[in-house]
Amino acid sequence: MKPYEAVDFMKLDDLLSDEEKMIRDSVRAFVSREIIPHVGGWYDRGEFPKQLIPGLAELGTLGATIQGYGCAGVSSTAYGLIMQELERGDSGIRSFVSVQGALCMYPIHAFGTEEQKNKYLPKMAKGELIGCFGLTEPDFGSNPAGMRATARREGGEFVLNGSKMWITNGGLAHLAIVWARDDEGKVAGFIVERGDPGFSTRDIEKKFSLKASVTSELIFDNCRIPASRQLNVKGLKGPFACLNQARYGISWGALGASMACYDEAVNYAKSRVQFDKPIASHQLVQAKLVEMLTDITLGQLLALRLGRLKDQGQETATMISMAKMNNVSKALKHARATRDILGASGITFEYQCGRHMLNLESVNTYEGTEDIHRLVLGEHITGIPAFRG
Ligand code: TGC
Ligand code: FAD
Repeated sequence: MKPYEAVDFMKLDDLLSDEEKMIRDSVRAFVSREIIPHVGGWYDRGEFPKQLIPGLAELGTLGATIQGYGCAGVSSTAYGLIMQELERGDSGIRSFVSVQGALCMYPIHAFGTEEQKNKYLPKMAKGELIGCFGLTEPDFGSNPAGMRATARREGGEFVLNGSKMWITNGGLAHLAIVWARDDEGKVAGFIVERGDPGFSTRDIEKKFSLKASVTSELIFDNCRIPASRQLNVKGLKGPFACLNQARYGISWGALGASMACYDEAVNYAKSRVQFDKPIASHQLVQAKLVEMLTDITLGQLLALRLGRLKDQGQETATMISMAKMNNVSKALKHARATRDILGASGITFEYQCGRHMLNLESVNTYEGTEDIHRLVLGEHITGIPAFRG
């Protein structure tokens, strides 16, 4: 197979610092060496490759933008490039890193006490403790404001009841960031540890998407935790602040999947002969490749600009919504187009596009569906929130 060539039509490399390029290239090499040769098998068997965790930690990918506590403290753009490279390998591996960093380490860093930060963050950066993030419930996905999970205060403890659904890393996790209603009915955040009485997890098997990732239900049945495990934030802005971090990373991650598919589509189209010439010489096939290249280039420009704004603290949630919505829905389209260009070969594990296509169906749904982000942007334009009718 030809070595991977990352497409950079608008010379974005010129806009990256040497450090950002070095970080990207070391993650790229890790993905080529440790992930690409094996990921088809993990996916086929429905297996998350836990053996990758020490290597991912060594590369500084866990909680990468956090300063101190054993974290790498890299720029938002470098973090985005890490996500891009990991998702070139598989969305499930990028999901693992996103959840650990953006959805678990970030809230501990942003809303935790010094004691909580010192207890969890250094071990999470080393991959010795794994986290998950419980916001979605069986009856409340796009609308987490309806959540029913409760956290009742009893003396020096909180008693949690309810369940969280579709939770990435749930069955692997040593700790869960859980969002539940307190005695005043306000959404509050808690750190629940595996082994806390009344806390259990159940893995969701038989998925056709994100098969190299663990997805679970979290169950709280009079689960008792010390009051000191509460996070210092109230209201939905707590979990939504975490989602901003993760959605930003996903907007870069999706580019990695797109770039992998584009590379595969171009190589295949140039070598596959039908009607006595390579299929790349047919105009209809060229049109598909041109659309992919154009979308990828626009997505790269969007992600890079957003990364630079984020480093200056000037990004907004609506900008992040646009990047997540656009880059993921385009990546899904590119994976489907590549699958089409590869004909029957596109349905086998010998090629990546089928796996990316099935993974991206989930990525388009989680962290706010494509249409929820469309409505976020619709509200931004018109001032009218259309979610509730
Ligand atoms: P709304 O009334 O608009 O806002 C409630 C409060 O939150 C604030 N807020 C935000 N703050 C920070 N960032 C954002 N993006 C924010 N959006 C809203 C807002 O200012 C307000 O604050 P305050 O102080 O006034 O109380 O909330 P709403 O209930 O109307 O919700 C609107 C909507 C639909 C956009 C929201 O519910 C939404 O985003 N829904 C999608 C749910 C979602 O994305 N779930 C993701 C679950 S986690 C996951 O999928 C992980 S996958 C991980 C992986 O494997 O990679
Ligand atoms: P629903 O909210 O029921 O939406 C179904 C359809 O209705 C969608 O097309 C949606 O766009 C549409 N819809 C809903 N409301 C509107 C509206 N107002 N207007 C127009 N259309 C609307 N959650 C976590 O908390 N933590 C995790 O780690 C996590 N990991 C996940 C991993 C995977 C593999 C998956 C698939 C999901 C994960 N999720 C996680 C859950 C994810 O965030 C939700 O699936 C997502 O928010 C959508 O919720 P839902 O599936 O209940 O769909």
